[in-house]
Amino acid sequence: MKKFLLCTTFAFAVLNSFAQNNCSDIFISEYVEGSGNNKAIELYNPTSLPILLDGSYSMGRERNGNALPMLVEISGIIQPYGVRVFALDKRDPNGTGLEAPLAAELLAAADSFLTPVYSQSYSPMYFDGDDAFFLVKNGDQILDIIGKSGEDPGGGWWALGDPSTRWWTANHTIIRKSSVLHGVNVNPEVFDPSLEWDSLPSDTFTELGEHLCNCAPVSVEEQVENTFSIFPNPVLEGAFAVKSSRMMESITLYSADGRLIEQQNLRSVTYSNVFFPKAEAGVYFIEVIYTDGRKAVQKIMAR
Ligand SMILES: [Ca+2]
Ligand SMILES: [Ca+2]
Ligand SMILES: [Ca+2]
Repeated sequence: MKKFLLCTTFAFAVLNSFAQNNCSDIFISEYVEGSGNNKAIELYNPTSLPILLDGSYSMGRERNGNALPMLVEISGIIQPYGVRVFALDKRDPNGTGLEAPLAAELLAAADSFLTPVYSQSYSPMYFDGDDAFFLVKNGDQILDIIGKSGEDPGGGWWALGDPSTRWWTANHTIIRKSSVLHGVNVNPEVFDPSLEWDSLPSDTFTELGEHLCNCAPVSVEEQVENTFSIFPNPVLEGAFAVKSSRMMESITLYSADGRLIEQQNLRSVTYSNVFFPKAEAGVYFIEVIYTDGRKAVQKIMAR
């Protein structure tokens, strides 16, 4: 644990670095610093469980390299391998100049709006490219940093050695690479945005609302809502029927500890009878694979 911010003032945080395991906590999956007030942060949950933000998570910028992060508490739930989009709160359709509303597409993509009123000493969401941005847990634990705390790069940070790509963090949308499995929790010696981010043009909002990450098991995308029903359930005398709204290719029965009990290959049917007369009483899992390759699983009881 290393403390690197020593100033304590009301509204400013003293932040600490902790080691982070892969796919263990929320990180920033997208950063939008566009024209006008078009500013947004997308957070990603790389775990298999929902995460409640309320009371534990906050985020915000430091101003022009002053190493004094201003944090705003955030709320909501992020589903497993899902995201939540937080935008600067400028929604007045009649607003002009510094109060101009966000682009309609960004308004539509945002789940939450933050910090409607600007003040220089407290303006967590008013990043404009040269402000390091922090995601923080429990008030002081750094989960992620964009940029380098204590540095004002002048305009924005850019890919090292390539001045023609200047200002990745200003007037761009940047997206975390799918190979990134946790946030940056130690202030970097040098911030090179090209190492963990892909860059898109200013006012790109089309990528908000989802994130591709290698933390997500492939099967998550294959899983579909439970689109089949079993009856009777509990199963009586080792016989039951499976009915589906989709064409089924196979039905597989597993024991509660994962042993394959019975498999039936089907021919694009929506209804099938299954028999397993030797079944002992207990819990089993039925996996249905559909003709489009997707699958669904349900639990059944045998008596
Ligand atoms: Ca700034
Ligand atoms: Ca801008
Ligand atoms: Ca995204």
